[in-house]
Amino acid sequence: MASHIVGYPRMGPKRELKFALDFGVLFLMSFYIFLLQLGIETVPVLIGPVSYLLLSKPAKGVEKSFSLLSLIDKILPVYKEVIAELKAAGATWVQFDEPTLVLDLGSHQLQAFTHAYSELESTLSGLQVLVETYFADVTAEAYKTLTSLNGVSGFGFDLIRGTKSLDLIKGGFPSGKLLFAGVVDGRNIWANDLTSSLHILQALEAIVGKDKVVVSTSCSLLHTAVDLVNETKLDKELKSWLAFAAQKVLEVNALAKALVGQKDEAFFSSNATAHASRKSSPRVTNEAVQKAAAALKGSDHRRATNVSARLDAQQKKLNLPLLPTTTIGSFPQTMDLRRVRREYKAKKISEDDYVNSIKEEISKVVKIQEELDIDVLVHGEPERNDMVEYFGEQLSGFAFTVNGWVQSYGSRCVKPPIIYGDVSRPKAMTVFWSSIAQSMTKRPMKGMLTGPVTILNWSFVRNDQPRHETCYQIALAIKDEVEDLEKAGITVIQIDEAALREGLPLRKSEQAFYLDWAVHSFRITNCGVQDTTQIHTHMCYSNFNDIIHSIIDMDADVITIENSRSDEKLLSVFREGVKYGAGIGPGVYDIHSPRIPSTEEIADRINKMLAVLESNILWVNPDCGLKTRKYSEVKPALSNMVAAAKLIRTQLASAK
Ligand SMILES: *[C@@H]1O[C@H](CO)[C@@H](O)[C@H](O)[C@H]1NC(C)=O
Ligand SMILES: *[C@@H]1O[C@H](CO)[C@@H](O)[C@H](O)[C@H]1NC(C)=O
Ligand SMILES: *[C@@H]1O[C@H](CO)[C@@H](O)[C@H](O)[C@H]1NC(C)=O
Ligand SMILES: CC(=O)N[C@H]1CO[C@H](CO)[C@@H](O)[C@@H]1O
Repeated sequence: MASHIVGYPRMGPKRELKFALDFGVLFLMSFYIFLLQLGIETVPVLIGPVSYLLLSKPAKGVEKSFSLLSLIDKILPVYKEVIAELKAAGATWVQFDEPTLVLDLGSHQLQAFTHAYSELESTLSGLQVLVETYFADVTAEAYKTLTSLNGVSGFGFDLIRGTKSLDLIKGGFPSGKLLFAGVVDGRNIWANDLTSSLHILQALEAIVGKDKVVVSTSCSLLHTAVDLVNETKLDKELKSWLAFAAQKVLEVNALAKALVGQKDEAFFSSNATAHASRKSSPRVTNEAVQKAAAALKGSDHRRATNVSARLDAQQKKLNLPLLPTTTIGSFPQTMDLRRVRREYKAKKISEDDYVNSIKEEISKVVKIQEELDIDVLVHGEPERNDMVEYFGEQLSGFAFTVNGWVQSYGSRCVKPPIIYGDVSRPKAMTVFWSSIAQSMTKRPMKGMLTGPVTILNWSFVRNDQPRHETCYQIALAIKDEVEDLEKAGITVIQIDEAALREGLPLRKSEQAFYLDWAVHSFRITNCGVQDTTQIHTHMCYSNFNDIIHSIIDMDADVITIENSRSDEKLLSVFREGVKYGAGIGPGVYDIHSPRIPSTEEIADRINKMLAVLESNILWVNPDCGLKTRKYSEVKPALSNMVAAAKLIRTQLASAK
C-alpha cells in the first residue's frame, strides 16, 4: 500500500462514538463485506479504544470524579470480537483512529494506550494495523507512546497542521514500520503543492526507509467538499487552485507514484502552473488591505471609555427600562420568503418587487415586536440566507460553490464560502435594510452583523497566510460597516461571534495566542464608535466558562448567550465570583424546541439569574435567532417573555 485515504466517507470522531460499538460495527462489517464482494478491498476504520473513552461523556448522574478510562478493560473484549470478525471476513488491514493523541495528555492517559494495544496484540496478529492521529501535531510524549505501541505496523500523522510531528519523525522512527504521511490537506479545498509535498515525502523516506512511506490525506475527507467537477459557477482560474475530495484522491495517487519514480510530469507541471498563478494573481493580493492589516499588528484597539461609563451614556440616550427585552436577530423564515429570495436570485422577479416584498416583511416584524412591547427591535433578517454567506457575497476575496457541501453534524450540512484573496468591503452591506427598518419605529433597531471570527471559522480559509491575518482583514471590513451603520443613525449594533469558542485550538499551548487575536479582531470592529453607540454580541454554546476572561476582554456593551439548555453551568461562573460589568442576556428560553414556555417559567429563570447577576446589567431575550421557528410558536413565547420581564420589574420596584 503506497497511498491511502484516511477513512472516506464516514462519520466524524465524535459522532462515531455514539455508533461505533453498537450500530457502527454492524455498518462497518456490512460495508466492508459488501465492498469485498464487489472485489474492492478497503481498510475498515474503527475509533481507537482509548479515544473512544476519552471523547465520551459520562451519562447524567455519574459522579464527576469517575474516570471513563477505567472502563477500558470492559470495552477491549468488544474490540477483540470485532477484530476477530473482520479477520474472519478476510480483512488484511485495520485502522484505529486515535485523534486524542494530539491533545495534551497526561501520563495516566498515555499509559492507557500502551495497555490497550498490548491487550489487543494477540488478537491483532496476522493483521496489518494502522493507528491514525489527526487535526494537530503530536507532543513528544505522545509520539513516544504511539511509536512504541505493540502490534501496530503503521502510524499516521497530520503533517498539515503544526510542524512538530515532522520534527519528531526526523528525530527517529521505529525501524521496519510504515509511516502514513498526511501531506494532502483533508480539511481544506486548496490544491496541494505537489512539488513541495514530494520533497517532504522524499526527506521522510530517507529517514524511515524505502517503501516505508505511505502517502495519505491529513485526515478523513469528510471535512472537505466532494467534487469540483460540477462547480459551474467558479471560474476556470479559481478552479485550478482548488482540489475537493475527488481531486485529493488523484493528488495522493500522483504523489505516491512520484515517490516510486513514476512521476506524472504533466500532472505535476500543470499543478505547479496553477500554484504560480495563485501566488501572483492580482485577485488574491490587494496592497491597500495588506497594508491596513499589517498596521494593526502589535497595536491594541479598544474603545477609549470603560464599559460602565459607556453604559451610562447609552442609557441616557436609549432610556430603556430595567431588564430590557430583545431578540437575537432573525424572525421565522417562511416558505414565501425563501421563494422571494430564490426568484430574485434567479432574476425571475424585479429588484423593485424584491425590495417591496422584503420591506413588507420587515414592516410586519417591526409591528409584531411593537405590539409585543419589546424594547430593542430587530428587522428579522428576511433578506439573509445565512449568517456568513450573506456577508461573504458582498465582500471581495470570497467565492461560492454550487455543490460544496460539508457535513456539519448528523444530517446537517453547510456550504462554506471560500476565502481566496485579501478581504475588503466594496460598499455598505446592511445599511440599506437597517435604515429602512429604523425608519419604521421610534424604538432602537439593532444593526445586525456577523463578526470576523465567525466569518473566518465558517469559511474555507486561505492557506497562504496565517488565519489571524485573514481575520484582521475581515475585522477591518466589518469595522467600516459598523461605522456606516452608526452614521446612518443606528444606535445599537450587534456583532455575532457565534463561533468564537468553536475555533479554539485543541492544544493549550496555542489557545492563548488564538484568543488574543480573536478577541482583538472583535474589538477592532467597534473600537471607533461613540460611547453612546451600544455594541452587542451574541454567542452560541454556553460552555465557555474557561474563556470567560477573554469574553470580558471583548469589551462588548451587552452580550447575549445561548444558555437555556445549560443554565446552571453558565451561572456558576458568576457564582464563583467572576466580575462582569457589561450587560448580559443569558437566553431565557430554548428556541430549538417548539415548546412555548410559560410566563412563570421564564420569570423563574430570570429570578435565578438575578441571584448571581445585578438587575441593572441583565437583559431578557430568547437564547438564539428565531429563524427556524413558526410564528405560531414565536408570538406566544415572546409574549410570555415580555410578561415575565414586566412581572419581575414590578417586583423589583416594589422591593425598593
Ligand atoms: C455531476 O453532475 C452529473 C450530471 O448532472 C451527475 O451525474 C453527477 O452525479 C454529478 N457529480 C457529483 C459529484 O455531484
Ligand atoms: C470608568 O470611567 C469613569 C469616567 O471615565 C471613571 O469615573 C470610573 O472610575 C471608571 N470605572 C472603572 C471601573 O474603571
Ligand atoms: C471552526 O473551527 C474549528 C477549529 O478549527 C473546527 O473544529 C470547526 O469545525 C470549525 N467550524 C466550521 C463550521 O468549520
Ligand atoms: C488541483 C489541480 O490543479 N489539479 C490538476 C493537476 O493537474 C492535472 C493534470 O493537468 C489536472 O487534471 C488536475 O485538475
